[in-house]
Amino acid sequence: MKTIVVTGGAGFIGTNFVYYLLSHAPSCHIIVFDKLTYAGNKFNLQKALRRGRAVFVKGDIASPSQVRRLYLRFKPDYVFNFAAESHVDRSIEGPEAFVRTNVEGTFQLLEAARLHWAGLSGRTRAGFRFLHVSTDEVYGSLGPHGCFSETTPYAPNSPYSATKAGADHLVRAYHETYGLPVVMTNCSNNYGPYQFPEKLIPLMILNALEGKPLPVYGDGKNVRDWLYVEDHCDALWKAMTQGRPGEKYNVGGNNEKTNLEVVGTLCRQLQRAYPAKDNPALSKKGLRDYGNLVAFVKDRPGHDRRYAIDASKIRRELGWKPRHSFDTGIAATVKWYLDNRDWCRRVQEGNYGRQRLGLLKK
Ligand code: NAD
Ligand code: TDX
Repeated sequence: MKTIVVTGGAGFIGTNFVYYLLSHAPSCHIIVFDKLTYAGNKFNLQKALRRGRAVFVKGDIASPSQVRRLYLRFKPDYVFNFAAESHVDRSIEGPEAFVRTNVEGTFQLLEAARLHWAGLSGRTRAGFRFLHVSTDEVYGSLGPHGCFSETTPYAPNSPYSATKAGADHLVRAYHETYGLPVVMTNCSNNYGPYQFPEKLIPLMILNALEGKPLPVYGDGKNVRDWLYVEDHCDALWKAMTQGRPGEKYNVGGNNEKTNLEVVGTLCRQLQRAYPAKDNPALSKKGLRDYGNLVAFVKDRPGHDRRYAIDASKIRRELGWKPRHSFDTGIAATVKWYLDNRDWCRRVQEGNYGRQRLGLLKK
């Protein structure tokens, strides 16, 4: 029975990953370690915690004493590092928290992992792994052609991606210098249940339902490669259990869409599930289509134009492939947000009002 630490397990991907583990690795012992920032919610994990299937520890990955205690107390076989400040717009407004959590936090986790691993022996030592969850944004921005591969040079453009890149370099160095058995994944944009409504897809769904403008940055032609979160979880589990220590794997859905295409798809799905004419928030304004809410707004500073992932390495070496198409994934996501309006209210309450973030103040 493996003991698995999931840092950042109360956030979007971490929560989905905990539920993935419950169904795909039912005998493991799960420890969620999370600071519970605005983006993390313990109640996401209620079903797992109530059934005694996971233990929750509130803590900060950037605190050396808390991280050390975590390893001493639970003696993990696997560590998945999801914990991060993850929103590009917030990194423009306040980069410091990003440096602290993403760079210093990853460093503290690696340092404690090194001490923990040094004290192990035999099969436990051979089986220990540290998986760092990273992003395609470390590679910078693409022109109209080509994809990011694992050997693409790093060229981060936002404080968020720069701090993720810094963390990735530390992870690599801990393998090269100390031999720590690390695996790294760089994934494209995720979407699905439990995503905090500051990110494009949930923000657009909730604004549309409330008859608010759908703020499209710049010309709306920036391209992202969208992956349903469960497919990312599957890639992470494969990378941890079958990946080679010291290797990195790119993960992506082969689903390139402009932001305008994404917003258009969401509006059509909403129209089917809850026609605008039946939604008082729109009908009282005389609007019969969610698409009427689209509003072009000032661009994000340093806005990366295009991301696209070449995921052939993880497909070839680990036999991973996404199971959800964009259409089925988006339909499931829209349904989840329609069915979970209470969750949406609860995570935003007193915390966030879907205001524009990340514009430079003169
Ligand atoms: P999220 O913002 O939804 O969740 C982050 C979680 O980390 C929250 O629960 C938060 O409370 C916790 N956290 C933040 N600072 C912490 C700290 N100092 N100590 C402990 N916990 C802390 O993020 P997400 O979208 O779930 O992303 C998870 C990881 O995946 C991140 O590392 C992110 O860079 C990476 N990633 C995300 C995407 C995406 O599209 N969302 C794509 C590729 C990679
Ligand atoms: O209101 C909006 N309007 C808009 O046009 C928002 C919030 C976003 N956008 C655009 C900006 C991007 O081109 O939509 C695109 C997606 O934006 P985000 O949801 O903020 O995601 P992105 O910046 O692409 O980063 C995401 O994917 C990679 C995650 O937030 C990162 O954590 C992950 O590493």
